[in-house]
Amino acid sequence: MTVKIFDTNEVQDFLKAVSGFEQEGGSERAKEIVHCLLSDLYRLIDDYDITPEEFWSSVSLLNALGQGTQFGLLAPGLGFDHFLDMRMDAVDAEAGRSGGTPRTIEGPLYVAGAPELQGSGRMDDGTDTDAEPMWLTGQVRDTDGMPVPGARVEIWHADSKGGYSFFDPSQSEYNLRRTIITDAEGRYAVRSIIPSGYGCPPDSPTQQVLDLLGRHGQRPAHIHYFISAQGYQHLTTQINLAGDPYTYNDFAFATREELVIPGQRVEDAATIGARGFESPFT
Ligand code: MBD
Ligand code: FE
Repeated sequence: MTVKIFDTNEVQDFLKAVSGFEQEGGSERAKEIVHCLLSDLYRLIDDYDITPEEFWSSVSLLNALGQGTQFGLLAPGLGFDHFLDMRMDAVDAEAGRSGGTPRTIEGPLYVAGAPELQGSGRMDDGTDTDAEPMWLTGQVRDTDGMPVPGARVEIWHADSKGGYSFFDPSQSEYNLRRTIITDAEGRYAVRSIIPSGYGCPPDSPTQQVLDLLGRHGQRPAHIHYFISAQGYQHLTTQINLAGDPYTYNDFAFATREELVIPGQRVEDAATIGARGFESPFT
C-alpha cells in the first residue's frame, strides 16, 4: 500500500498553518525555515512510506540524542561541523582573507575556563601511567609571518584512552586543558601526554545512527586549538598526529593535509630549547 498525499491542497494548507503562517507575531525567518524543514520531512514520509511505528521510533532516538552531548557528537558525524567550516572558508575567500593555518571543527568536547599558563607549563596531571610524554611547541604568527605576543592559545585533548576530562569522570578537573599566553616572541611550549584517538561510545544513540549507515565512529589522535588575539580573527583548529590509521578516515571529517603533523622523537627534553626557545623542561 502506498499513499501519496503531500501535493494535496489539504496538506499544503496544513503545513502553512503548522508553520504559523496564519498568525501574527513570532519570527518570519523561523516560520519560513520551519515550513521548509517540515515540507521536506512530510514529503519524505510520503516518499518512503514511513509507518507510524518507524516515525515514533525515530522520536525515541531523537529523545536519546537529546541527552548529554549526543547530538553534539552526531552532528560532526553527519558532517554539519565540516559543512559550516566550508561555508566559513568560502566567506573568508570572498572577503579576500587567505593564508595562515586552516581552520577545522571544534567538536563537542571543549570546556571553557581552563587554567592559564604564561608561555609554558604542563597540561597533564601525571596520573596517566600508560601515556608517553609529549611536548607541544609553537609560535603564533599573523598572515604576514609576524609573531603575535600575548595571544591566547587554548589547547585540549584526550588521554591515552581517548577520554576527555569533564566528560570522563575518572579524570581530574581540567586535565589536558590549558590556556597558554604566548611570550614576547609569540611562542608557547607545553608538556603533556600523547593522546589516543577518540571513539564514539559503542552503545550510544550516536553510534546507533552510525551503525545504520554502516559507518564507524572513530577519530584519529588529535589536539584541539583555539587561537585568539586582540584585533585578529579567532581560529579554531586541530592538529592530527601523523601515522594514525584513522588520519584519513575520520568519522568527523576534520582532517586537513596541512594539519597532519609528524611528531619528532626527543630523547632529551633540553634539546627542545635548542630550537630557539628556552626550554622550560630542563
Ligand atoms: C572528539 O574528540 C571530537 O574532536 C569530535 C569532533 C567529535 C567527537 C569527539
Ligand atoms: Fe576531539
